[in-house]
Amino acid sequence: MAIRPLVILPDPMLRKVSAPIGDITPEIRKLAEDMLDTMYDAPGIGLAAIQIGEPVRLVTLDVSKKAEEGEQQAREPVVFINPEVTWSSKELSSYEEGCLSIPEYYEEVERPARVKVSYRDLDGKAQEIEADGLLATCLQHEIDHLNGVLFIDYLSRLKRERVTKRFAKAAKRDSAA
Ligand code: K1U
Ligand code: ZN
Repeated sequence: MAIRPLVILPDPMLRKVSAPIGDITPEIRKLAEDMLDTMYDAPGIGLAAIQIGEPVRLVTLDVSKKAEEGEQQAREPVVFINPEVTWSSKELSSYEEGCLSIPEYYEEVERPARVKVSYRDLDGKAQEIEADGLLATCLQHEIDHLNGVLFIDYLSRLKRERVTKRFAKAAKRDSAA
């Protein structure tokens, strides 16, 4: 079990575009394990590899009820390799999003209500899912991370600048301490 430190706003790493994964090597399997450990420990319901400083297109998710309640039982972890949105609905839905890289900051974000996502699983098998609700929101949030996009990018410039400044100040304070 390895819990890795999270990359926090305004670290420029969060703006990197992550590279596609080729072969599913033991290193990729270990990275997926570390991501799940880190995600459950945070706790969170999703994580992109870039959030622990690894710029590759790997996402972990668990939006099961138990995971939301922070319980150990009945976990439903899913690993997405090279996930891609192949279709999104015209209908939108709004959800109060959070981000482990922007701790304790939540805002409503509007996104397509339903998406189809293609990806490979850890066995290298091609998969496609159709998602709605929290799963659709979370998948879009994590795929955005792979492209250097954060949920604050969907907010007004005023809100985005305010939160970025707040985290920049905190980072400066922490580095001086
Ligand atoms: O990518 C991340 O930073 C993880 C993020 C995922 C996410 C949450 C909500 C909407 C969209 C994407 C989180 O997991 S934030 C933490 C969180 O939402 C949560 C934590 C514990 C229990 C339930 C939810
Ligand atoms: Zn996030």
